[in-house]
Amino acid sequence: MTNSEYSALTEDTLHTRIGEIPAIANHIGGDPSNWTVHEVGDGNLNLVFIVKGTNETVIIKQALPYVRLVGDSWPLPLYRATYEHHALTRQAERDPGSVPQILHFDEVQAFIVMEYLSPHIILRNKMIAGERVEGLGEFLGNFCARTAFRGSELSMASDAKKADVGVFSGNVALPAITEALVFTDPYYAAEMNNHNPVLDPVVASLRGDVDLKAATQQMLLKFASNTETMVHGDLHTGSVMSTDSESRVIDPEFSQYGPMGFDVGMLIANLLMAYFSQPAHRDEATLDGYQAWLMEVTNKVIDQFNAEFANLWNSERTGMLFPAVLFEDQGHSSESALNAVLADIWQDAMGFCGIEMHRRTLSLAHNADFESISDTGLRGGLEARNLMMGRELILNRHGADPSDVITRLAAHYNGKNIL
Ligand code: SR1
Ligand code: MG
Repeated sequence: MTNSEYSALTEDTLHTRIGEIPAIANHIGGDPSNWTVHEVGDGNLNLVFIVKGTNETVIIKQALPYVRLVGDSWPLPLYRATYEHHALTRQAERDPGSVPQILHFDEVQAFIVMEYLSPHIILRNKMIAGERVEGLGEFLGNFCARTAFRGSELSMASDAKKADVGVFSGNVALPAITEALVFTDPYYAAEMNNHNPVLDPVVASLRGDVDLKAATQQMLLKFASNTETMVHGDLHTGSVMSTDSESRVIDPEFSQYGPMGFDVGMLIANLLMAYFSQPAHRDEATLDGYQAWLMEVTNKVIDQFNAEFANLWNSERTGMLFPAVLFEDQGHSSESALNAVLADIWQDAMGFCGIEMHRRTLSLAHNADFESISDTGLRGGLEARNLMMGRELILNRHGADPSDVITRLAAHYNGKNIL
């Protein structure tokens, strides 16, 4: 299979084709023709199969040569699977146990065979259903801090880090999607955009806000040029799978070297969109309690990020940045330097957070937190809160304490009728 020309797997052909890979066929177990195969991909880009044999169930994720959400009019390179594979490998080293185990990778066929996570479900769906996940904020804060720190020159040797930046510089097409759909399209009437028409006045005010557009382009400059660490690149609540007490991060095909605040900012935006959408998903008896839990998780992500980053700063600062030779070896504390680095990370994260809140309402790829609300009037009111808070985060990102700002703004906009 490795040397043959790419062709997309189907529920009918998968048995034969995967059955030809002895290690995987043995792992799954039984006669391949008896495997149960279901294509379950509900994301925007790829095929995802659940394959069940007599021994094991596995996931096979295969890239399609086009954007699934749009169709073959929008071609997309298969090489993204290679970068997803690279990223999963690095994330498994940088935060062991945080991502699914890889069982096999086929570069030509652009598929990865990986561990089937069960009974995990997509975190976004859990939040729409009002389910809680124990330890979620701690897990996500650790993941963001460990991957940020251990993929940077705070930790890595410079030659290895720069070589890895070179490796990931080939992942051009997916970051280009982010550069357009996330950072640019929300702020003008781009062709593929769509938004809830009741938002028209709010959208017009955002698109007429020159300071806001300048700020979002400053953030794009950082995203495109700053190679601080390897980022997941698309860390939203659809890229996390959870049980009631265990979580994993999936889908890093958008990975690149980028700013340390990118993933945590995008993630917090998605927690905030879960928060703002709740009045449409919960009854009066459970709404306040569930929104309070979402805010607790958000604050835990921030606290845990800071705690774990500080822990790694003090125990694993082996790279060329802020070396002990300048600080501890001279009897000088590096604490104020750490605090300055964290302040920069959070300033960036707040900007990225606000932009993600905008793009999920104004650009091409919306999220189910809002899209599943059929009453467009109700939905619009909630989306407007999300949009206005996003604006404040972008414009007031300098020098802000992230927990204070997020807690205060979320409570403020959650009670506000904007339309
Ligand atoms: C055309 S791809 C649209 C979105 O789907 C992915 O999950 C990313 O979030 C991307 O921006
Ligand atoms: Mg994805």
